[in-house]
Amino acid sequence: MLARTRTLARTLLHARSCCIQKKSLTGYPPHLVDAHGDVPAGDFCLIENFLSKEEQFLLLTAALRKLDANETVTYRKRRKTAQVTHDPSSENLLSAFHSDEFYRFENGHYDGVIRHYREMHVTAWPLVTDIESQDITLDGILRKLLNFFPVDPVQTHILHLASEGEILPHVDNTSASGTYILGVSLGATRMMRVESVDSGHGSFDVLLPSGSVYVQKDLVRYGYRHAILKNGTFKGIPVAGGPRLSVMMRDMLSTNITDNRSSLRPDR
Ligand SMILES: O=C(O)CCC(=O)C(=O)O
Repeated sequence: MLARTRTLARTLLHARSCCIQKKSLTGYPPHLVDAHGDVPAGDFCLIENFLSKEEQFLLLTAALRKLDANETVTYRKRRKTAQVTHDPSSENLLSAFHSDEFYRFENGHYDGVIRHYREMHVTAWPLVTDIESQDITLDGILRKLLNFFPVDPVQTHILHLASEGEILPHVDNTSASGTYILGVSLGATRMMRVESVDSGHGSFDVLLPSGSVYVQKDLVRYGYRHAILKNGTFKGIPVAGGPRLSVMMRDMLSTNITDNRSSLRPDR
């Protein structure tokens, strides 16, 4: 994706602190992190179950519709013939995805970092009124995420990994976005490996269940590479692949860009 490079910027920006100022949230559930060295807990946080099952389904559906609308007629027709029948309150979000052959995944990213994926920037979300309820709306979910995000304005990006898709270790492009990277995980639980660029601080593995949200900033954003593994072993337990979609939010480099909150609302 555009905000990605292996180049390390050594400049650490003095931005407002991650989850502490806005929500008094910090740290991570220990059962979801396996440390092989230091975990800079002040610059990394993970919230499990940030979104309810119903919210996850709504956000995932909106993101898939956005990506689907960009695909060829052939793929759109193919999907129409095989509607998914997902129960939004079910424990598992995987049945909300079609199987891989119904999507046109790219094999490799231009910078070689991502394999088997679809992605796009989002400035306006598609309508999902057919699956919204009085209590759960896309606007509400986006507001919840934006309220959690430490600074404005925010650029949003969606990334759909195929079952075998993966993201290789990288530091996000330091000239494409600011200090904060927020990731919402939807679908299969995948493992994220976060490793110190100069190997001085080791690495830590993070399990990312559907509905969780992580934020990396400062030392972790600039001094660690992150990767989403195809599969792996977390605390001795195998973690298989599976379809996953992430909604990524990043702050802009420049502070004089107009607040884009309104553009995050669905098209009307
Ligand atoms: O999907 C994620 O959680 C990470 C995405 C990522 O590494 C990227 O977009 O550069």
